[in-house]
Amino acid sequence: MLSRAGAGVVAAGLVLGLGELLAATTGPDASPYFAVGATTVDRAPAWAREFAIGTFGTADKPALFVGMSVLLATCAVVAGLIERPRRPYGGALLAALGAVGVYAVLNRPGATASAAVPTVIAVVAGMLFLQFAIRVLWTPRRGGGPSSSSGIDRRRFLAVLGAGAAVAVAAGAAGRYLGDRLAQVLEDRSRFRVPLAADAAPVVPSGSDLTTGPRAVPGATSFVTTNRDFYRIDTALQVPRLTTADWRLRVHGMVDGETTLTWDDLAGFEVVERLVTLTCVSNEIGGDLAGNARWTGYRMSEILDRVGVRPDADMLLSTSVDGFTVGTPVAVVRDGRDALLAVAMNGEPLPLEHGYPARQVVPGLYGYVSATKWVVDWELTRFDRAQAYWTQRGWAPQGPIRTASRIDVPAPFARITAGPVVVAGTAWAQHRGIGRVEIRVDGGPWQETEPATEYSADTWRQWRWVWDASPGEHRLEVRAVDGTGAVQDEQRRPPVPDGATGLHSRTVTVG
Ligand SMILES: Nc1nc2c(c(=O)[nH]1)N[C@H]1C(S)=C(S)[C@@H](COP(=O)(O)O)O[C@H]1N2
Ligand SMILES: [Mo]
Repeated sequence: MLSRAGAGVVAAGLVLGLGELLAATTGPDASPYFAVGATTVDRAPAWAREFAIGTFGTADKPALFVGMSVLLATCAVVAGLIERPRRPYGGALLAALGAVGVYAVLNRPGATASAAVPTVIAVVAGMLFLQFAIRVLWTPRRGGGPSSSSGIDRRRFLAVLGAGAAVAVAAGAAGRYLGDRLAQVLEDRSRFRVPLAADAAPVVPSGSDLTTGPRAVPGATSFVTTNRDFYRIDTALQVPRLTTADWRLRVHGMVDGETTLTWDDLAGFEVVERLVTLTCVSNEIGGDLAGNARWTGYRMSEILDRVGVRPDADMLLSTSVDGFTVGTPVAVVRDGRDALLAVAMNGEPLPLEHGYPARQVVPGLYGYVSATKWVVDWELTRFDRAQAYWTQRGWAPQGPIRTASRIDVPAPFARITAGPVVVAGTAWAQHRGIGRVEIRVDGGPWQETEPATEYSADTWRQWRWVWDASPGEHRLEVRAVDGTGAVQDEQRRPPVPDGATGLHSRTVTVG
């Protein structure tokens, strides 16, 4: 009796604990326990609410949770008692409770379907645990012989129960901690006001964007990438959760005077806004690990000037709050380009995954040597003394972005009819700019495409070309020439150690 009740309680505990932990990764409103509580409060009839307040006063919410817990514990005991090997009646009861949780979670303001995932996974885990524990309880002790066949393997059962309880408690505690933290950061972010730029980004001329205007090309890449569509690359298993109040930037090493900036100190620097295209060194030829956004922030060089960098320091070693490191040449940061300590992306505070509350953006360098997200520490040092995260793992210490071009239209495997066909794509060579883009068909002569209006040397540039397509299979290849006149490297090389080279091609069938 008691054993089965215990199995039920631990199974329910697992549902709650795992529910909290998984919810902490999705959003504060995905916790089944708290969603049920909140929904009860919202939906309670007036008399019940008055009764609760009249009886418990300001303790009405704790009272609600105590009430819920008692109800849940009762259900858990019952679930344990009715569970049978191969007949998971108790599991069905857990599933029914889970359905209530899913209902509550999905009815929280702004909830999406994904909010149900933590509850569903947690309930399934609880059901599996309950079935497993009950089977252990039902299995006669191994090697016990006929005389002890009524005995069960109590030790094994208690070990299973203990392990389940430990996981439940640990998951619940971790979930509560992370969930609180996430709620705080989201609250901090919702209060964040993007600073007004004293030096604003020029508006994007319609001629720079192939997705708008009368000459729009269906399927082309948008000139500005939305925060939602922006690629994300980092080593963080769990997105760091840092509030502006907790944020500090410690600047130390080969400087005249070590300084630690707080969030409020940033107000002492000029606010700059720029469009910059970021690219990942891991991007394969034709890949989409590149995005263009409008960044608002402060000039990294202005911060360095304030601190005073010693002349022999050639590396800015930046570290994120979760310990990731990046080595950026000091000379690049200070050569006049718009290297930013960015706090906003496309007019919004940085999304958590993109570095809230502050990250670096350096035009012309791959992300792994420039774009530290959740940055909290700057050490001025030297390339012959320090190595950053990816350099320790075989990637080059220096990572200027290589000239690249990509065909976006027609899409792979698109059906094309003979006659004029619009071919379009994008090309980038950040900080050198794109001079022209050329295309060739079936290895023929290179032909010049029509480039979109250049926005700046630090952003990608789109291009289009009208092809008089004849029936059959054809191979289109693209190459770019950068602003200095250098032609894109055509030799095929993998991304390691300093960026892929080679031409993007697309084979199409014209019907
Ligand atoms: N803290 C931290 N910052 C980081 C990374 C990381 O792993 N951790 N990855 C870098 C790499 S390799 C790239 S390409 C860019 C990607 O930035 P995004 O995710 O905002 O597109 O972030 C850079 N900044
Ligand atoms: Mo990257």
